[in-house]
Amino acid sequence: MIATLKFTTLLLAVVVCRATQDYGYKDVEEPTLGDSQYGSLWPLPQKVQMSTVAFKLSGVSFQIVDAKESSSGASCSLLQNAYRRYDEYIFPISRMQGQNKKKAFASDVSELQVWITSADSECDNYPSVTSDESYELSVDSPVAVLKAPKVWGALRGLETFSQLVYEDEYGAKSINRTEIQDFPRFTHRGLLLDSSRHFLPIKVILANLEAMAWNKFNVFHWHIVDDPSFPYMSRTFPQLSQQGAYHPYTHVYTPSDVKMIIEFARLRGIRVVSEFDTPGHTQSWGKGQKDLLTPCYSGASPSGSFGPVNPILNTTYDFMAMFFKEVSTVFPDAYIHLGGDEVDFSCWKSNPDIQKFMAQQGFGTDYSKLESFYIQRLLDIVTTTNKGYMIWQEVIDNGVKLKSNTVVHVWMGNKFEEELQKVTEAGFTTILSAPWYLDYISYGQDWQKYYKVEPLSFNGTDAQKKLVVGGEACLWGEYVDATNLTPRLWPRASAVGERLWSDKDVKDTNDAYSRLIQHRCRMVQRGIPAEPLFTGYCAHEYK
Ligand code: CP6
Repeated sequence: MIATLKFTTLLLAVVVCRATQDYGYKDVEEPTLGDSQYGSLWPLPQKVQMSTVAFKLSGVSFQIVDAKESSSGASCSLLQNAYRRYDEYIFPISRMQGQNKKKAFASDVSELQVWITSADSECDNYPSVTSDESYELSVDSPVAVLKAPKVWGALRGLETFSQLVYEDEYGAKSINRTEIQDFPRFTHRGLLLDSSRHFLPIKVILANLEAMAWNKFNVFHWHIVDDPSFPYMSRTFPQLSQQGAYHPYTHVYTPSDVKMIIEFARLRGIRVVSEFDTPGHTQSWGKGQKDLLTPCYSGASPSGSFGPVNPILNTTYDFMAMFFKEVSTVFPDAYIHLGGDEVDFSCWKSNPDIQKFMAQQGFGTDYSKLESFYIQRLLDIVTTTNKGYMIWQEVIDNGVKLKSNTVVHVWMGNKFEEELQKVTEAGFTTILSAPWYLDYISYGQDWQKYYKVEPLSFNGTDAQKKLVVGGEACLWGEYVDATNLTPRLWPRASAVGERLWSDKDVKDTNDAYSRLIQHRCRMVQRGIPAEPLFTGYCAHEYK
């Protein structure tokens, strides 16, 4: 198959890639490469009207400015910061500092005016579950206008605007007359990174937050600690990272590191939801907190190894109360992810004190009742911090009573549809991860598999479908560290990004392929080593 790319001048996007002959192994069908009428837009906005009329964007005169009518001005550092960022993306070859802007030609787009229409721009807020990310973009000469009720929509619209800019055959920046109305299909569009299996340096996390914003993701699910290491530096319990991190100084996130990550994310409209997973996945907690974990027995005596958090001691709950009180102040998001997945009962079973407690409580030999007992108490503790919580799906399977605003995270099973049906039938808000485990890799174009997932394809009422608020791509860290995280994630996560942002009818894989190869080249050009989808090259790669 020879796929050729037609060079239509007007729709030529920022970066042009060409696919060549395919001698390849056919695991997943290769899409045919043509030009998308939507250029390199990714994820595709809800409504796009693009004309063939092209304008120039002059590197010396073009600027992004506050519209006169905007409720947000020079004092909104979130927006000013974003203008600078997008100015650099659009004109990557450094523009001379302090130079007066020259007068633009009549056919130019000389300005992008950003107009926040609602009285409260939310400039200094943290993004939240209810943040309005909608925007309208009108590209015309002499000015383009980006209207959004809140700064969150303006951030999304700036990204879209930057994706409309392309180079003509002489390398001049151009943009077509375009009208866009856009808003997300799902409110929760997350990415899970795991900083316990391997420590992830701050700059890797920041780079990926940046890439998330390019893909319109809005939740960083920070699976910060787990069995292998405890890199979170707690003010209340400093020994947790002193003993539990891979290294007590270099492989930890200090309070100021955490602050920086949260602010960097906020400036990009991204929530940071931290996960402190218990009672399982807690081996590293045990190193710095004596008596927190259950001693396992071998016959009549302790074996020296430890199991999940010990659910029968009052000291456990005292610790959790203090720990989550701290966490609730360090992380401003309204939600904390409490984990609750994959609890191994064998250690609990081996321990005579636990056996006695089970009998006293009338739990019989049903250890899921003990797990529920623990989770129930933990949830009551976290509720007193005024946070909502997210939990992995096992928790509801065990009959724990959950607050109505609990978000259930579905991760298990090949048949995620049945799980969604069950969880939403029980009336819970749900997010989906089961089909989006990016740590699984295989030969071929697996992005298509992620792309083709339809989160609302399960049997259920309209009310049930409304409870599915989004999903998360997960990159568990067993085989991932700073050396390979970024290319493993991008552009595969981009497929999930479009599924969660764009309309449900946006599912043409050929069109997606054409836009995604260009989007991927754009990510590479902006400094993220995103892996290729297939054979081909990026126009800028040798420059
Ligand atoms: N770590 C934690 C993991 C996983 C989970 N929780 C996991 C389980 C199975 C697969 C991939 C990841 N590594 N804490 C489950 C949510 Cl296939």
